[in-house]
Amino acid sequence: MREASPAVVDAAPRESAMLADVRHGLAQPQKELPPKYFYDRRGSELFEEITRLDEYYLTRTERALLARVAPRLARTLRPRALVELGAGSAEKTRVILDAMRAVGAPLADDAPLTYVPVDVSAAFLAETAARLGAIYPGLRVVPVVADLADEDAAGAFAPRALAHPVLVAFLGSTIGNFEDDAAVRLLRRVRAGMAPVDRLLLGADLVKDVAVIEAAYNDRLGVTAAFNRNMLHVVNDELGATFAPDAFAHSAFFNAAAGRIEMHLVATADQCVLIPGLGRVAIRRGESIRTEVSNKYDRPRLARMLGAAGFEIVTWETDPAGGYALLTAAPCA
Ligand code: SAH
Ligand code: AVI
Repeated sequence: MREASPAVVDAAPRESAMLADVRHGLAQPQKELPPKYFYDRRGSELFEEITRLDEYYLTRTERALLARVAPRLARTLRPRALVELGAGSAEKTRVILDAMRAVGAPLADDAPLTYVPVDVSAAFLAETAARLGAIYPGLRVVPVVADLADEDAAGAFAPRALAHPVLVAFLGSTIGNFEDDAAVRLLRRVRAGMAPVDRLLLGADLVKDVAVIEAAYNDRLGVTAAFNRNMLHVVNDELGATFAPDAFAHSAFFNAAAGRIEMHLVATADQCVLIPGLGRVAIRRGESIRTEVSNKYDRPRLARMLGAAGFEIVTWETDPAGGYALLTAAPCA
């Protein structure tokens, strides 16, 4: 008789990914926390509110561009599958799905069109998937909970296993929330799973009047401030930490040298924050935690990044003011 293998006892359980991120981020000279931690259910809802703000031009501008670009894309590419990175509520995605339906995309049982929304915000993603499934009967919806920044997670959303052509959509200028080198690595992972016929559809916010950009991240109603502070609620909830979110002021400004908005939470008083598993962290009055960068590009910078990831820009559309770009890119052999 074979001996039963001994149970594996993990004497020193690995710390959670969030604890590791918090440990790393708070040890930096400029304290920082990764923006993916904005997005619990409340954070995803606050982002949806942001998209409806007067000052937040990004969403409505991209929607108008999609209305222009999607019909042609549906007609010429005739995608069999749509993978969407950082799908969120997938509100704008409906413009693409409607365009596919209008050109007779197979939203039927024999060869169903597949939609793969990818997001870290698990509960919100499940609702998005259920809603789209109800709106588009015949659409095969395969939600994937994954961290786009995770170097090992690409397999989870690789287009390889899908029917081609695959359209990979990365909308909302979420690419801007990654540093350029991390964005290139992410695009490279996406590229690795794509066939030559597949296309990337990328939305990217462009450099423009600084006042316009800064207003989008400093809205009068304070929704962006609440979104920013939500990260501390998320960390408190998940790790049992004792951040006092109200003791941090929202700050968002354009860093011209880096070509990006930076969002910070600035301590309004000296604090000693207990983070179980990490200990007590002193945060001095006036000290900030950077919670997000939101890069604002120009075409050469995007072309450089895409080129470094193995893509070539095929089409490039901007709004009349030239403030936002929606581009398609093809994988280079
Ligand atoms: N695409 C939508 C939502 C943009 S908000 C739009 O254009 O309006 C950014 C989305 O990306 C959120 O839904 C958030 O949960 C998700 N997200 C942010 N960082 C992520 C990461 N590292 N991995 C996966 N999803 C992420
Ligand atoms: C999701 N991402 C593109 C948004 C942005 O504009 O960088 C997140 C956001 N941060 C503040 N407002 C919106």
